Amino acid sequence: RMSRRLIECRRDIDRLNAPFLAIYESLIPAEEEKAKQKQLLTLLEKLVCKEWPTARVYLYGSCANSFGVSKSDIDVCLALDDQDINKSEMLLKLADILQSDNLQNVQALTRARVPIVKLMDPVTGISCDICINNVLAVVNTKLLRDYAEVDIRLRQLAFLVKHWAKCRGVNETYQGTLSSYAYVLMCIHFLQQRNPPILPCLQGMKPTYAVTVDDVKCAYFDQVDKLRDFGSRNKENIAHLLWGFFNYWAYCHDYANSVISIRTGSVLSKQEKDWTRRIGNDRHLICIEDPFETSHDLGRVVDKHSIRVLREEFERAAEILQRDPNPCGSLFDQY
Ligand code: 3AT
Ligand code: MG
Repeated sequence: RMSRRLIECRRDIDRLNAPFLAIYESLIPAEEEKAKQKQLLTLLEKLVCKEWPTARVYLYGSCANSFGVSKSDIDVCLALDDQDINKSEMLLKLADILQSDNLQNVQALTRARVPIVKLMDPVTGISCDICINNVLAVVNTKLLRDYAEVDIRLRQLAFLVKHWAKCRGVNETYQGTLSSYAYVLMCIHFLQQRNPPILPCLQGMKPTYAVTVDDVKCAYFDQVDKLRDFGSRNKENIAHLLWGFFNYWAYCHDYANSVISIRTGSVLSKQEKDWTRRIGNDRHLICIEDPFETSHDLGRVVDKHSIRVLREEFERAAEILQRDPNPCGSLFDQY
């Protein structure tokens, strides 16, 4: 493999900026869609509070972290103070309630890693997953949203990367490729590493926000309106950054030894994380540290086969951005 080789960016890369920006714009959900999501959330709040008056309902995931493209499902978390609830029983009860209110395709998946109820609202046409007490996901949603406020290029890059991953079939955790959440962390890491940096390391700054969830301390600087100029010394545009992103994951990342960590704003070694060998199903073939659950590697779903698929896709994308006369088309070809 040609690792760590220095590659010069194509001369006409800036010409690609407008077309990539146009694709980004086309992926942004319309206000009308946001309003429908709100409407569904309000309905769910009403139904839940009738049965569990002290419950709170939160949006998390891409509908709340600002990385949601149009027509996404929404992710809802039901938070209850009572720690001793039986989640399965509660999800089954919830499924009953939703079914009686004419919501469609209601299914309780009580044995999934994160147990959920799935449903489709026929009024708004929106699908939704509801989980219980997954508060860390609500907090990591806020972290991602706060990063997106610092520099618009994060949202642009992440939209294009997520779109690429969906088109190329590498956004399927059950097939050993990466989650949308993992791709956004990869984008944040990449923008933290630019020179000059485009994003700061919020968890490395004086905390202005702190919560403890499931014994995990989550603290970081969240007054992002004070950081609006942070990346302004870096003038790279989105075409350049997209090329750089794929180039990084195709040729520059050290898969054998490195762990990316947005928590520290740096690259850690697998050695220091003790992620050097396979334990159970965790193979650590591409290592992405969760910003809060630091023992959690978002790359753990990746296996011997899917790591090859992923790396070939990174190389394909890098080559297209390097040479293809019409990269905006080929990059997003359905696989
Ligand atoms: P899509 O637009 O739906 O593809 P998303 O950001 O909503 O992107 P997911 O639906 O995969 O991503 O996940 C929903 C949220 O759940 C995102 C993140 O807050 C949380 N989450 C997902 N996977 C993990 C994980 N492995 N560890 C911790 N939190 C996770
Ligand atoms: Mg989602």
